[in-house]
Amino acid sequence: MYIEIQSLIFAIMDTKDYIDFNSQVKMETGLHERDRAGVQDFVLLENYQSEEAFIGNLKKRFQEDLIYTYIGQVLISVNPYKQLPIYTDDHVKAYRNKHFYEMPPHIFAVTDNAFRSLIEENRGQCVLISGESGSGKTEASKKVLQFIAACSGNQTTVEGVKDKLLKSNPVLEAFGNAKTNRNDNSSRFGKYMDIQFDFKGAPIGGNILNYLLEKSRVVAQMGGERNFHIFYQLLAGADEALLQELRLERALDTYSYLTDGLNGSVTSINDADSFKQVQQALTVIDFSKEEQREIFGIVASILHLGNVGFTEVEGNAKVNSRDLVVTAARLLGVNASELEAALTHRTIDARGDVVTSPLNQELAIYARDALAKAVYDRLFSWLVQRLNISLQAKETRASRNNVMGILDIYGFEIFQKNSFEQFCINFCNEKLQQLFIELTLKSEQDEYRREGIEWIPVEYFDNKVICNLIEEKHKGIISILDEECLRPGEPTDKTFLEKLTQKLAQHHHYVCHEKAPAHIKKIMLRDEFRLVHYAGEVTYSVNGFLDKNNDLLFRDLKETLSKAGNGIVRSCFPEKELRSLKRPETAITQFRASLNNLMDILMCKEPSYIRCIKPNDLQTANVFNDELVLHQVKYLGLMENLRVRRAGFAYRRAYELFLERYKSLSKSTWPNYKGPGGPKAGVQQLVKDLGWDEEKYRVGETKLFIRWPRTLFDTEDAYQEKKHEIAAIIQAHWKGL
Ligand code: AOV
Ligand code: MG
Repeated sequence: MYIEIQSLIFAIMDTKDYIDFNSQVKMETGLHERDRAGVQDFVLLENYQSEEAFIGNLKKRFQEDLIYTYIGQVLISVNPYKQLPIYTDDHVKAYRNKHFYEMPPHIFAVTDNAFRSLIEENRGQCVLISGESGSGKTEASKKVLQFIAACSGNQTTVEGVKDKLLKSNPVLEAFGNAKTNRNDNSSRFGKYMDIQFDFKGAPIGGNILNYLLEKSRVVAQMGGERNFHIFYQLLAGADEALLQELRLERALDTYSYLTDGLNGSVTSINDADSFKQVQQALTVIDFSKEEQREIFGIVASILHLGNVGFTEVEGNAKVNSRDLVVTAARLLGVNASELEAALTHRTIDARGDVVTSPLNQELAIYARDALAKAVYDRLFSWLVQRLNISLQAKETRASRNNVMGILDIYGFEIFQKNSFEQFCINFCNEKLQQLFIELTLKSEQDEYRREGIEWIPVEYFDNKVICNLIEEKHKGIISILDEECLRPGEPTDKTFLEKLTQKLAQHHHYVCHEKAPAHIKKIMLRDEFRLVHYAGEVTYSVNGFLDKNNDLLFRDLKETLSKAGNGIVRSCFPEKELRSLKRPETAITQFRASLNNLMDILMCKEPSYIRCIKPNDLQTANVFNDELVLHQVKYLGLMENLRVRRAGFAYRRAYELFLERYKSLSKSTWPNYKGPGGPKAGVQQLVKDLGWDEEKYRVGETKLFIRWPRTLFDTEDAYQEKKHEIAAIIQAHWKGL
């Protein structure tokens, strides 16, 4: 009896919290919102095969500011483009330690669920956030981090780690995000962040992996776009003393690297404020004053370099603004004459035969831009490494499984002009979609097979065929590109395109100009090829593919930088790189390797999915464009996802977990099931006592499969009622004592 009372008291404590807050949340967000604004889990949608019904439900909810909806465990999130009061500390509390289906859909519920699996079952987790550019991935990743920081431990040591984790975002966004025509704060790099926990669930460290920064943006932007935020932040936010030290003017049009695209500020962004935040964040993350000085020195040096012009005398380039070279050299800590010479000459070391020759104007500009891009790109990677040093767990209390990963990459994008960068970004999204298929559609069907549940397979589009088109060894686009880059002779973008067409013209997902249908041919140029991606067709211009893939920085510049007085620059261009005789891997090959490595990391974790949807192309609140949303719903495979979920069993619970939670609902299982056959038999007995219709469930090898969520909701309601009843009995019991 004593043990029973004890466990009942625990039950009440947790119930009380739940009831108090839950009634409040119910009022705010409406637990029974089903009637007010659509269904909160698509599994409950009556007409679940219909795309209109699907969109209708999303739209109805969107209009009520209910941006989250489930398909089983997968969270769909529609970008509201306005601040909603749904991320408060009260919401964090409300979602903490709740069973997934007890509360309205929320990103906090998904995070809590993953967090609890991590702590209770010791299973490594990852939260995979996908969706096209501007759909809300980065914001979602920040909410995940917010929830984890708010609900885990509060000892001083942990506070420090949490602060650093949170503060890493403004730094990475300043250097890695930019305004594009799709998103004012678009991620121009991929990010995978691991958070490490101790056995009690307190965060003790973190590690960030970064993927291919779109560095071409440093030297040129499309109309309406900007360079990376940090340039504007520095000019708007630095105090006079810092500007003076860096020899900078506030006016943006002083700098040619900032005048290509949108020359100015963006209403949704306050650059000066952001700069203060970045400075403060750098301090919290333990960047020394000297390091900060060096970082901003590098950023400023790039602006000065961009203004260095050249004239040509008898085919030889000459710097026409030596004072700018002197300023840039001072900020980088290199010898000005040496830098000047390196910008206008090229030394080739052919097996000991060292020959230096002058560059013409065009090549000097190329060298200057390559320098600016390389310096910025390596500064970014250095920042990530430096953050990682700060985030490193001090102790080794974390077990290998106690990590939760958050993946936030650049979303699928189609611009008017698409180049090598979009090719890489969209390839990355193909890989992620492939992972979704593997882990959700395929694994779901595999589970039925494994558990011995009868099942009619659901058809879905497998984008593996596109992944192969891009990355297959010897045959794919990447191989053809690399082959062309390494080929002796005079390979050009044009010869690359010819090879592509020669080898791939028959492929269903490759469209060349010659064979394009008339309406496509009209809009395609001769230097373009078109890929039928899972998320839409994209026309790529081959211009620059070879250069960007070769990613060449002349030796003279590398050598100059390897001796830099600016410590960050020096460490970014190590001398040993100069001595290496191996040809560096091409940009796309490095990217493919890092993506495949990422897939391996993700495959061995338990995934939680957040699928982000962009409601309109205007970046504005309260506008829901049905057609745009339908397109995303289709290519994200959400209809198939729902069909798989519906055709089968909406919910499943391991026998142990199910029995533990609901054992109080039957005399045969309360306080413990003592019959033969263990938890499986216990659960079978329990559902029989509950009067479940046989159609409603199936008995698998290790889990109970429940066809309709309603069945589970009813059982959950009965359980809640039972808890109240028991609570009343205990209260009476204590009073009587
Ligand atoms: P993305 O990460 O998916 O695009 P973001 O997360 O940057 O997209 O979202 C774009 C903008 O939408 C943000 O700057 C916010 O203004 C708004 N937004 C997104 N989610 C929310 C939310 N939950 N509440 C309020 N506003 C939101 V890209 O990085 O371009 O693929 O490469
Ligand atoms: Mg983003």
